[in-house]
Amino acid sequence: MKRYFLCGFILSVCSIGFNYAQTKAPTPCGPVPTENQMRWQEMEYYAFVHFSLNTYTNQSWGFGNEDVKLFNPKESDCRQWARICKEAGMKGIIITAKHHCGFCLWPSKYTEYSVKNTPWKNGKGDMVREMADACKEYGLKLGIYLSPWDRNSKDYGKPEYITYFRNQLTELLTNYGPIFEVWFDGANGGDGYYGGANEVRKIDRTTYYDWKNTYAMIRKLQPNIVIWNDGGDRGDLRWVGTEEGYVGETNWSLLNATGEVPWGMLHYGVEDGDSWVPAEVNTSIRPEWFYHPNEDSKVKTVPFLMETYYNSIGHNGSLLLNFPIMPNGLIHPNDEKAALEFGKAVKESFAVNLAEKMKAEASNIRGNAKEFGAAMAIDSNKDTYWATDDNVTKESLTIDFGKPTLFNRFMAQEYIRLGQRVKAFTLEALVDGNWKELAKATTIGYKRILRFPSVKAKKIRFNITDSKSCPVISNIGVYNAPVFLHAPSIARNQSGEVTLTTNDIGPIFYYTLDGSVPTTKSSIYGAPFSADGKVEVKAIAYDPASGKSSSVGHEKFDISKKNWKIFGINDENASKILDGNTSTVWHKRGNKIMPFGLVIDLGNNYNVSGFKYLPEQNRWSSGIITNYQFYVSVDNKEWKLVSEGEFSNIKNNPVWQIKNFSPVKARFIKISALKNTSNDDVAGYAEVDVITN
Ligand code: FUL
Repeated sequence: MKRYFLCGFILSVCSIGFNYAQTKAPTPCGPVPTENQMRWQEMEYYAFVHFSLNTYTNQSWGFGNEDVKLFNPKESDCRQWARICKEAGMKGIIITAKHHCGFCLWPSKYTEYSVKNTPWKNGKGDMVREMADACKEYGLKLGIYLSPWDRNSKDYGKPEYITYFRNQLTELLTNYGPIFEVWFDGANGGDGYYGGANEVRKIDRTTYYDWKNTYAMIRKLQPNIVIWNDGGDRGDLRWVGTEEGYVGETNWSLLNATGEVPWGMLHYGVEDGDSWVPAEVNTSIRPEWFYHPNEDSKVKTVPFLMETYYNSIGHNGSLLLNFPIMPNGLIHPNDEKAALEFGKAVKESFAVNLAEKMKAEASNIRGNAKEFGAAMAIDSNKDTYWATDDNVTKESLTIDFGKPTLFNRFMAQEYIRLGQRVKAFTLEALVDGNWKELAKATTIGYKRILRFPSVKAKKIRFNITDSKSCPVISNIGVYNAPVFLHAPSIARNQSGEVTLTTNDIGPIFYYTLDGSVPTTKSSIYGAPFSADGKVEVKAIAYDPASGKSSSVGHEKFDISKKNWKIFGINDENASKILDGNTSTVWHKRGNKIMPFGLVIDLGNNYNVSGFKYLPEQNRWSSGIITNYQFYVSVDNKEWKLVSEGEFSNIKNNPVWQIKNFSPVKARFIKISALKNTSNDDVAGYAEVDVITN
């Protein structure tokens, strides 16, 4: 009797053990995020603010010799920045404590090149302190941008600079409370003021900063921080290879700890990478990072920003959106308006999760256990998940809405604490009794959002078709998001014909030529129309079905290009420089063409006060000019140099480069390309234009 009892006891212990094995949580698959990375990932959306001496010199990168006395933001108010970020739905702010010019927004005791020698608050101000206080007040986290490259420091390039750099980091990481992220830009070494040396200093970005020890110091001072570094050593987060606001549709949060990281790895991650290094998508709300008054009408619109949202947060990345601060120390009202409208649009788009608490069924459930059931994926709880048995890498989950339901967005999240697993999935809808494929995609990661035309269906089926290991899905969302119309794009060709276009299907365009805001009573656009010479075109797109209009598209055109001629070049493709089409390009290639002078005959004398250059827009572009000279002439014989310098951040941000100078009479202009981003002899031009008085 006793013996039987013992056997029964052993048997039941074994079977409890057996069941337990069946329903145990899946073991992690590959690298997993740290707690700091998890906390960061859940922030999703936060801000950059760019503010420095560049704000007062209209530059992208300061040289390091700009006068500190220029810095005087009379109305500066970090609380305005924080309020806007908070209302826009952001979770933190990263401030450019020091940009490449070396000017410090805090009174660093290691340099004179800081706010302490400016007229702002009689040298008693500390912008980092004000930012930290404002973040605290608004419940936002604070991050620090400290440029490793310092074009002011006399020691840059020497070992002493590393001590200086670490001293500054220590000031920033010890005096301003908790810092969630530190940002080390990849621009490193080149020409600069360097304490008056005015020379070129090159460093090896993989060794110079001794990142290993710098990181150890950072983690000791701020144990909860994440490190972003594009400067030679893997940090906790990675750049995505572009500043245009998107990361690959396939996006693994993995990289390898060592070895080169080419563009493809930045952009798509590495499927079998040995380290968890997720993607942060950094982009500006305007074309440039610092404030330039001529961009007041170039602030990104809601449809554009929504596109950025889907291509960053919707692609398993975070979104770091920049606000340039104006010389008075405030965010421009246009940027505020765009950010708040964008925040509202995101809220509206994901307000109602149509899948939440609906009936869900999965064809495989781990150990048939309730705790891993399909319902766990639609409970909006980030700590629960649907998981399958270990050997299953293909699986479906079906959601029944109970009645035909209209939707156009699908969101999925993996429980990434157990690694990133899904390699491919499809989405189907049950429409009139038939399953119809809506979309096909690859990775999921922390968050993946798919867009498709609105569909009315009773059920939706999420099929995981390939996975590294058993899928572990934390959340699923189905939404019916409103559609936001893009403002029309406005282009003018060389003969003065204006064309309006959009990617949206079916809207009507209304436009004005007198600077007024178009309404549905303005001229209707039917076909390209003629509007030569100086003219301001404003246009809206209007959707008659919903009665919704886009924001206003706006272009200001200068003098007519009808009589412009490219001089001395026997290649008809060269006319692409003047065709008003930003996606066409002309290249001058060949031995020793640097410096190459592109001469354009404007056909008449004008008072020229600036010029504009747009490099090739294609990602694999070549001939992006970084250093130029600009000459004018009235007779194509005697030339006067009126502007020279660099197109500072053109490689990462290939937008229109605008240079102004004192008005000068000219019929001929010449751009000399002195250097390009790839140090070869190709000069590429998508467009060239002039600014006249
Ligand atoms: C770039 C810098 O060179 C820009 O000036 C800007 O700070 C941006 C965020 O990173 O690469």
